[in-house]
Amino acid sequence: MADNISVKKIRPFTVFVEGNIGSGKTTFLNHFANADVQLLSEPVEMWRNVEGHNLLGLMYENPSRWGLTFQTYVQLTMVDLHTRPAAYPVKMMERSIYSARYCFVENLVQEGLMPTCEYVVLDEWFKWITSHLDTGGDLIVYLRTSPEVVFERMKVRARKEETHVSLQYLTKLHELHEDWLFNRTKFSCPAPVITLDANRDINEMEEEFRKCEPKILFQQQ
Ligand code: DGT
Repeated sequence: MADNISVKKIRPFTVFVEGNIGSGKTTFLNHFANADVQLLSEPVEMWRNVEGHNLLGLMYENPSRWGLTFQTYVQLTMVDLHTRPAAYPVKMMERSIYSARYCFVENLVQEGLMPTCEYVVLDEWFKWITSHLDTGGDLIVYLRTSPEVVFERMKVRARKEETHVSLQYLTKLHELHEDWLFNRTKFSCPAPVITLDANRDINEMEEEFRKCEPKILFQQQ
């Protein structure tokens, strides 16, 4: 009878994998594919096809027209990932509602691509969501790169929507990640941060990834 009183929702140990576009977040997640970890990739495919609309493409084509639409949808898909139950004791997410807000939305505003009234509405939603729902994390893995390195990787990857993404844009996003996660001069960090040098090539990165395993799989300090 007391069952539903004693049932307490306990969040799994939750890791956010953060870093610039092309910093290797997907590769980091894949490293844990055979471990007892619930892996939640960023829903880029959903952003590319919302009932036939490519919101990611629209945002890149005309950010001042579609920025709010895109960020609203990103925020919704992030809430879905944050609140999704995990079948494993560890849950690992590619990005979070926090990087969407502190890096991407912030960039749109600072570049004059989003009017203050739109920003305020998004921010009100962000504050409501993060104070009423469990969007918390226990660890952030920051894949730290230089903008030049990710610019080269992005060109090789050649994602259609990113054709016109400039080094300047990646530099701006880099600075916003740095302010948030490395210098900690702006915005609070929702969890302790481990920083990895993600400029190194993929074989060397595997070694870096292995060093994180005890912290992630066994929550060792
Ligand atoms: P990876 O595995 O580190 O190479 O990661 P990516 O580049 O596949 O994933 P990510 O999250 O850095 O970016 C995927 C695309 O979506 C990229 O063009 C940037 C864009 N994007 C992701 N989140 C946001 C957001 O909140 N706002 C805006 N404007 N763009 C975003």
